[in-house]
Amino acid sequence: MIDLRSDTVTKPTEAMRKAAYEAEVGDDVYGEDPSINQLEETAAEVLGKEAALFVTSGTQGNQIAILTHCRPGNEIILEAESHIFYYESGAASAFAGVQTRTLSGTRGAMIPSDVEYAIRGEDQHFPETGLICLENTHNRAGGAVIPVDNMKEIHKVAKANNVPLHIDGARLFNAAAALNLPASELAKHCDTVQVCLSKGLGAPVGSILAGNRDFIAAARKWRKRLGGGLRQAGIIANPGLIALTQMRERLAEDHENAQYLAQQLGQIKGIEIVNQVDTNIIVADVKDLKMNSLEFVEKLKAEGVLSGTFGPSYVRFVTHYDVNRSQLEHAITAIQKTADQII
Ligand code: TLP
Repeated sequence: MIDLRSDTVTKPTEAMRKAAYEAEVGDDVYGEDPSINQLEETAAEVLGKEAALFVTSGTQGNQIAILTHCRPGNEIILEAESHIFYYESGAASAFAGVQTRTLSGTRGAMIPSDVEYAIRGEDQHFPETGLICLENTHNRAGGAVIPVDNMKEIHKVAKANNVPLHIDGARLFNAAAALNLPASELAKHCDTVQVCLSKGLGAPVGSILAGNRDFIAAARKWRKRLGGGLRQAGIIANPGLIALTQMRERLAEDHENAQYLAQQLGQIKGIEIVNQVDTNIIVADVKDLKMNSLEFVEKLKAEGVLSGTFGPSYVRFVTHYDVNRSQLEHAITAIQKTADQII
C-alpha cells in the first residue's frame, strides 16, 4: 500500500527508534525527565519563545492553548475551515466552554480588518473575545502557506485590542520550508504556537506548545488536568528531538514530490487539481469522473493507494517521508488506472 492519506502516517526512522531505546528518562510530572526537558528547551529555541511544553497531540496542544487563554463564555475568532473548528470534535466548546466566531478566509488567510471587526466591544450583550487563532499551513486550504504579512497584520490587530493570538502550526515547519525562513520568523507573529512533531517530521508521537514562561506554567497545569501529565515520557520525546533537529530540512523534498504529483495528476482526464500546491497537500476534484470522493478513494484503494476524502468530490493526497519518488510513480499509475476504468 502506498499511503497518501496524511503525513501523520509516517513511521519512526531507525534513528528515532534507537533514540527511544537509549533515552534517558525520569518522572516528567516532577520535571525530572532529561529527554523531555531537552526537547522542550530546544523547541522553545527553535520557535523563538521563552518556554515550551511537550503535549500528546496537536489537538491537545491547541485545546490547552484555548483553555489557558480563555474563560468559559469567551468567544474565539478563527477561520471557517480551520482544524480547531472543523476537526477537533467540538473540543473548544466541550472543554473550554468558548463559542467560535468563524471568518471565511482566502486560501486560509483571514482578512485583518474582518478580524478587527469581529473583536467584541464592551456591550453587556457580547461575549468577550478571548483568542484569535491562525493556522499555518492551512490544512483544508490545501496546505496553503499563510503569508507573513497577513500574520503580522493580524498580530497587530490582536495586540491593539489586547487579545492573544495563537497559531495552530501543526505544519508550521512546512510553511517555514516553503518560505525559506526560520520557523521563529513565523512564530514571532503570535503569542503562542502549537507545532506537530508527528506529521511531516516523522516522530511517532507528540506536539509542542510554546509561549512565554507564565503561559507555559499555566498550560502545564491544564495539561495535568486533562490527564496529559506523563511520566517516563523521554522514550517518546527523544525521537521527537530527532524530528525537530534533523527532519525539518528535508520537508522541501515532500514539497517537490507534491509539485510533481500535482502536475502528473493534472494531466489525467477527469481529475482536476483545485489547490495551489504550496507544500505537501494536493486536493483533486474527481467530479468529472462521475463519482463521489468516497467511491474514488475505495476504487483507488483496490489499486494499492490510500487517499482521503476532502469533500463530496474532493480527494486529498499528502506527500511525506515514507513515500519516495518511485512509490509516487506507482501511485500515479494506479490513479491513472482508476480514472481510466471510469471514463
Ligand atoms: N490533521 C489530520 C486530521 O486531523 C485531519 C490530518 O490528517 O491532516 N492542526 C492541524 C492543522 C492538523 O492538520 C491536525 C491534524 C491537527 C491540528 C491535530 O493534530 P493531531 O492529529 O496530532 O491531534
